[in-house]
Amino acid sequence: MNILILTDNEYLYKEFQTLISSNNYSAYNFDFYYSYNNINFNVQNNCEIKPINLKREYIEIINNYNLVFSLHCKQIFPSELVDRVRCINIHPGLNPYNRGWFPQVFSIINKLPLGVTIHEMDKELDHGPIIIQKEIGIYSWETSYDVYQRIRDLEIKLIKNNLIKLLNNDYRTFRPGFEGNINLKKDFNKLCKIDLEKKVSFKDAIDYFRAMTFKGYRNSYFFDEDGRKIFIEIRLEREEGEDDQ
Ligand code: 0FX
Repeated sequence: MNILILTDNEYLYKEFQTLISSNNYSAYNFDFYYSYNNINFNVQNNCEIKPINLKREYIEIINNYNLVFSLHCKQIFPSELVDRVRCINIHPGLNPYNRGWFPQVFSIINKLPLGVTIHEMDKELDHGPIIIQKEIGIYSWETSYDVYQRIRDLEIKLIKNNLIKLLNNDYRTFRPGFEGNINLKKDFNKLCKIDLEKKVSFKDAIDYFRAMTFKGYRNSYFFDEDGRKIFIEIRLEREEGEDDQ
């Protein structure tokens, strides 16, 4: 059985490589690709991962693979590909809430549920029959970065616990009863610029800043009176108490 893994996420790529290096998966052939336009993907010399342009090369995929996994692949899958080959998406959100980009950012802001969804793909974004889904709560002291670490751990756990079933098409699916909402990269970019005149409650302001705080990225900003661009992030610290551990 030939399986294609498409990923633009180095962490998930490495975790998946480690997982399939065990004997349980010796009967399966896995090939790895990342998006041709992902200039940030850090390919080590000894890595067996190559760039691919899905729009141009999807016919070869249809001809050569029995199953495709998207582990955070940033390209849109052509509809012919999802119609002709079983394609499974690992999504860091709880479909159909906040489908699309950076679900935890939007869930902190719009207070919609969050989790991880593994689903068969159709031609719409983060849509299609759900195979496995788990919700996680968001604590009041967490930033986007904190929540994302827990989402990523959950993604890896769900893949580990279910990979054989996913490979063998040994599962049942269900469809959510509504379409939900979608956020795109441009929606996130729009969020980054702070309107200094906007009136909001402290609760919404704190939620906004923690949603935009992610180690390694400068997200929210405003322009001061001299036109200088000023970036903001927030630090939340929970008082230590009896319910720790
Ligand atoms: O790989 P990934 O975690 O996932 C993203 C989408 O959120 C996901 O829904 C889609 N299926 C997948 C293909 O792409 O994205 P990332 O590694 O670019 O970003 C991870 C987190 O980092 C993100 O949730 C929020 C944070 N981040 C990222 C960027 C690029 C920021 O806070 N600011 C940024 O500018």
